[in-house]
Amino acid sequence: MKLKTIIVLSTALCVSAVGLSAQEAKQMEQLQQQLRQMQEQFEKQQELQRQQIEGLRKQIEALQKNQAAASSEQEKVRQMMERPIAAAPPDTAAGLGKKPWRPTDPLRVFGGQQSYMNISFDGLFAMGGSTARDIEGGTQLGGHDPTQRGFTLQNLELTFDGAVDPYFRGQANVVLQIDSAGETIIEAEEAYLETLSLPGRLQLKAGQYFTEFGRHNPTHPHTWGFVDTPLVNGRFLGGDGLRNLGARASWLLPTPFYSELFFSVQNGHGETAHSFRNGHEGGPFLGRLHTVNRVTSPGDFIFTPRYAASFELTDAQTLLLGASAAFGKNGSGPDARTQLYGVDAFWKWKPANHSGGFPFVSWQTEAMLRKYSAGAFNWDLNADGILDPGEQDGDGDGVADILPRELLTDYGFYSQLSYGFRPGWVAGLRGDYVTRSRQAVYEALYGDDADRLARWRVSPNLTWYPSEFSKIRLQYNYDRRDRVGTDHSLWLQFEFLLGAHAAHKF
Ligand SMILES: [Ca+2]
Ligand SMILES: [Ca+2]
Repeated sequence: MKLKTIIVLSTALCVSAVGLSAQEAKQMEQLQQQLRQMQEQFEKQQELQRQQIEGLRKQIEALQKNQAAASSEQEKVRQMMERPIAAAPPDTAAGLGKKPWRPTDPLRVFGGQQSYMNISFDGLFAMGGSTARDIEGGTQLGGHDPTQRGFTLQNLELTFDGAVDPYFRGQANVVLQIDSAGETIIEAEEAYLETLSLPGRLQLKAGQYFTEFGRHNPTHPHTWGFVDTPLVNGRFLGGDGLRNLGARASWLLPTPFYSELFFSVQNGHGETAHSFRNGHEGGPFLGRLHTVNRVTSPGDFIFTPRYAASFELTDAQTLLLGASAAFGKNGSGPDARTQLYGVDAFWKWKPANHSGGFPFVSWQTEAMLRKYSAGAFNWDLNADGILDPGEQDGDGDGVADILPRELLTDYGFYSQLSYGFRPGWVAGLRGDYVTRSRQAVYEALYGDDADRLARWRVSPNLTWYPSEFSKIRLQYNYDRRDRVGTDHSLWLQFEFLLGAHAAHKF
């Protein structure tokens, strides 16, 4: 429109340029000035619009570039997820990379061409209550058991595992907990590597790991058939199970059935060596205070042999049998030693026409015997011959007691039955029993020790697995302790899993 005005004015000036009066000349000058102004204005606006157009064009270009980069990045990730792991060890990674990734597959991080890492996360919670006044360490012996009325965080477990290279696989389980005081605890539960290709049917494992003693000890809480740890495990192997830094060799025997020998050597001190060189936080254990040094000689290690074998009884029935022992020093005296023995059995029926593992019936049982050679102990802690506060005088003669060396024998078992009666539904029943062989000298002085007294427990439960990545379990414990009485506990457990490492198998 402005351009049109300029053209009209210019034409008018040209046509009337002949025979002008003075007034007309002045008018023409004004019109010429007006024309110049409008021309300038027009050029300015043209320049402004050109700049605006150029700006918009640049913005569009930048957006197009970003979009291209994003889709190429997506393509790269997709290709990485689908890339076959050509050189990875056959039994850990074979075929894993050949199918496109699905949400139920492990979260997998690749490192270079040959290795990968699975990441998974498990959240295990409980809520409920008990008539017991001493739930933590009283009715419940496990470090990952429900420990209080209301809610308990049993564990948040982060698992990393994968093929390191063609020779090793590695696994780490990092566990977080919130204790009954509300404090967050972090535990380096396991971190070890295992060989993949040793000759002679041998395998080595080294690092921090659960000792292969029996069936329950080397497992993580989310795989358990019950809310809590069996009493024999809690009493003899400790609330957090028997585990430590060490190395283990295993040999697959050349028998027609599965048959394997294990031998483990681990550090024998610390709270995860409960019946061995454990200081018990400075408090008395089995009547005595325990002193513990670091490893000074190979005699300070825990040695754990184990033998396991399995038999296919029929197409639908499998039986596994095992025997374990653990030998090491304990902290009650300079040469005080502990011997632990265990036998275990697992039987499972699963028909050939099962659907996703259901129906099934499984039975698992373990029995353990502990021989604890407790050292002689003088309760005159400062050796001044006078009874001081903190020193024990059980017989009331005014003199700190001197306990003799004595062998404390304890034993127990648990037995549990699980029946997967319809897909996703499992009914369980467990019986626990644990006791001492006879009253010890220190118990005659100070009273029967709750760590040795007979007790038994019966636990029925019902579990619903909406999928292999979640579960909801209701369990009742009937708990009968000598000298304490009967307690009833009811726990509701719930769990979720992210990543496939920990997925439940039926
Ligand atoms: Ca004294
Ligand atoms: Ca005394």
